[in-house]
Amino acid sequence: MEHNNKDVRKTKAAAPEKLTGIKLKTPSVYAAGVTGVKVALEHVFNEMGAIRAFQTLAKMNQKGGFDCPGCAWPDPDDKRSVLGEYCENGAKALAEEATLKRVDIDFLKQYTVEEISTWSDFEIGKKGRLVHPMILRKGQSHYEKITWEEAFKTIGQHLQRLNSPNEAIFYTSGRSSNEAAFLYALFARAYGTNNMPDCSNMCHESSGVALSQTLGIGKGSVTLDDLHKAEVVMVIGQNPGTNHPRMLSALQACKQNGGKVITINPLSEAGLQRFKNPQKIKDYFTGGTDITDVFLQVKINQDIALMKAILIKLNKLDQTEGGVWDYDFIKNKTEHYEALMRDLENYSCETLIAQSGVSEVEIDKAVNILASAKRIIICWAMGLTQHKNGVENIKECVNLLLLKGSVGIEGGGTCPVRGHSNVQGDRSVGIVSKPKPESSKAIAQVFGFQPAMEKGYDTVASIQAMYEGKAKVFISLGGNFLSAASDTYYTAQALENCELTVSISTKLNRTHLVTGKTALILPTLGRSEKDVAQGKERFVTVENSMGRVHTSQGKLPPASKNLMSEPDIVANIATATLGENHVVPWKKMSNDYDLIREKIAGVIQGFEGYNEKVKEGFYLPNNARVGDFSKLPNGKAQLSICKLPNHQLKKDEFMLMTIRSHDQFNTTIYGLHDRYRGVYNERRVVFMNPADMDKIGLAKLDLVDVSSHYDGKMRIAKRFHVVPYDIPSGNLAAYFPEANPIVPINHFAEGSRTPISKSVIVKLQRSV
Ligand SMILES: Nc1nc2c(c(=O)[nH]1)N[C@H]1C(S)=C(S)[C@@H](COP(=O)(O)OP(=O)(O)OC[C@H]3O[C@@H](n4cnc5c(=O)[nH]c(N)nc54)[C@H](O)[C@@H]3O)O[C@H]1N2
Ligand SMILES: Nc1nc2c(c(=O)[nH]1)N[C@H]1C(S)=C(S)[C@@H](COP(=O)(O)OP(=O)(O)OC[C@H]3O[C@@H](n4cnc5c(=O)[nH]c(N)nc54)[C@H](O)[C@@H]3O)O[C@H]1N2
Ligand code: SF4
Ligand SMILES: [Mo]
Repeated sequence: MEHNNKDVRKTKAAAPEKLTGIKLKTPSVYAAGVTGVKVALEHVFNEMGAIRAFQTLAKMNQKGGFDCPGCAWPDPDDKRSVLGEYCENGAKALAEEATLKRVDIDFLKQYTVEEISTWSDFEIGKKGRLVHPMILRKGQSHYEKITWEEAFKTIGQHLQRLNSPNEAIFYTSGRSSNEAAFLYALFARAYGTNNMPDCSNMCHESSGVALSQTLGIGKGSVTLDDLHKAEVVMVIGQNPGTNHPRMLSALQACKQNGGKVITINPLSEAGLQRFKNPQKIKDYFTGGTDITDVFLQVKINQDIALMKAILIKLNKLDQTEGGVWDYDFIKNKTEHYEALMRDLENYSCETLIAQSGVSEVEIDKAVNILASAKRIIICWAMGLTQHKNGVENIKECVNLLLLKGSVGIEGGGTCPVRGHSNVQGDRSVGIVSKPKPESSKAIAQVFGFQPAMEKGYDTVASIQAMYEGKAKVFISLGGNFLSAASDTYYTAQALENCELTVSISTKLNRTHLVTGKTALILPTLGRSEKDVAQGKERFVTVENSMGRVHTSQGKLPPASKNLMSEPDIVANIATATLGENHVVPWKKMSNDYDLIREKIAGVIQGFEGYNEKVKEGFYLPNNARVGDFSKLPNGKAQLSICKLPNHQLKKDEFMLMTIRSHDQFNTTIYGLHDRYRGVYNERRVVFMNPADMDKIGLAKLDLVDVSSHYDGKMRIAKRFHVVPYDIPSGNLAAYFPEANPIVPINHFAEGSRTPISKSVIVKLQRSV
């Protein structure tokens, strides 16, 4: 049965607009503590049983064990806590993957795709693990079980049939191992395309672009140890208490060593106020550690205004009292200092401060701390990257670090905090839509074929290409493309225009429900599961947010005998498409991960001796970490002149950011509570300043529709409860992915093309 009714398609594509019974409590001022431990354990016990849970958690993030499937925060290089190296959200991530529930043949027979799509993302995720390959045949209402052979044959036939390899798209989400990602990218390039969008395009792409241009490497420069030694850590546009919980332990260590923390955020997030370390018995009895020394409550996307005010004030102090800037460093290691200083003269400090929305008294406190400090680290995440000026946000932060001489020293530098546990590794081993000539040359040498050279589609371009019918086959290695991407209904149409959509997944998600004419789901092993071939248990390798590569070996029996590892799936797709006699020994490589790693070592710089070095773990080379800028223009780090954002909001418009609750991992919804923000049992909420609510006559829990108006098109998401909250006037916040239908496809960061998920101009109207 095919559905052409527009409204039906609408509910199918986005989370349904049904409400779940909201309760509000006072937001929390501290993170973790006893409640954190309790909630974490409830999740794992419910999903995987108590004994199994304890045995498995004991192996997570430990040497010889498996890497947490949550975020990319690093583990200590040597000493690991006996109380466990994981947090509440790591435990939830494990529970989600190691659940005992299953999506099997009975489930497939019971529900139509249409029916499943009326459930919330929370309900869909809770159905359990995918256990066999399945197909949604053209025009059918149910998925059916099929064999792996038929699945691979179907993919091979579709790919062979395309007019050009550039009609296929190969998406990657950041949970795949280095081995899977390398093989997948190699396959795309052997097949003939660089259409390799990945979740990074929606995430830290702005960081990669800004850091490559200014410091010569698209990754951060610090290690965990540096954070412990920093005099000042600035946490800007990031909510570590929820999204990188163990970062709070590092901030706690920094504070205990005498360091200071400056936080810049429109919201006063719980973990950044106070932290009770669940790994420290003492913290159970004391109040924990106050994390933030100075909180600058900036308006959404006014970080450049704020940073410029800070730079101007620091410069003034340098001129009057001296000793603020590091002139040796500026002279020897950077360029464009004079131009930057001249540009700053164009701004009035008062106007910048007013624009930022922050009080001058608080800014002065931050300036005083920064003035005398040398070892400064700036940490950031999506609050900086997902804006039109995302790249410049980061460049302005780099300006401060360079003027202070804080890059390339112990205890100082850049720290973009990555999202998915191996998103950085996937990029390192070749998931890029703009390949570098040296990697193409190396592939040609090592494998004996000429890889595709032409620039491919990133995420936004992929969606547009599918929408316009220029791309017809969409394959995703993990992720939930539909719900993660912007402009949900447009993206839905794009996927529906395809001939074939394929998801290599662990769990059911909305991308499986809004598909091409034919759709396949290929179930794969999770991180925590044993990966056995020819009787031998295998390990994979991953890279954390700080550039350290290490092993990960699953410990649990797989959710089903019918699962295949990601490298095996990729090798089979490659063989079905390119033939058994292709010049790349696909199956031989997927049989023996050592062989994949040997090839990675041959192709990618920094991985020499991979198989040997990875046993202990190793850091990839990082020029910024050692203060080497020789590859940049004139051999110097680049100071940048950044423009102020220019938002002209009309009287009835607000600036909205889409954020994560404490109970989700991206599009995977663990539960309906956002404990730290005091919101229970509901995700359809919009956080609003109480004075703004008064102004337009809205009361607590009123229901509103949120709409955006870009390029002459209205986009709307309906039925959100208004929640009064401590957020700057004129600003709003709602959760991702419920709010994604209003993020316009064609608006993204200049230079990185990351969608503007954190600064969408919207209007509110009462729901009818
Ligand atoms: N538990 C859990 N962990 C996760 C994830 C998850 O969903 N759940 N996702 C993972 C992924 S892929 C990623 S990328 C990271 C995301 O980690 P974060 O970037 O911390 O996640 P967001 O919720 O998007 O929050 C961004 C923060 O930026 C602030 N912010 C928004 N706009 C602005 C702005 O204009 N200026 C400033 N200064 N701040 C702003 C918000 O108030 C919020 O505190 O987390 C990773 N870890
Ligand atoms: N409005 C708005 N949109 C956003 C964001 C935002 O802040 N606001 N954030 C953006 C960011 S930072 C990111 S990173 C993207 C995330 O985009 P994605 O990475 O595409 O989305 P996830 O929700 O992380 O993917 C979850 C799915 O991955 C699959 N999966 C889980 N583990 C595995 C595994 O080990 N192997 C395989 N093969 N599959 C697995 C499961 O089927 C699960 O349903 O979303 C982006 N979208
Ligand atoms: S901080 Fe991130 S990687 Fe570490 S245990 Fe928590 S979720 Fe997992
Ligand atoms: Mo991300």
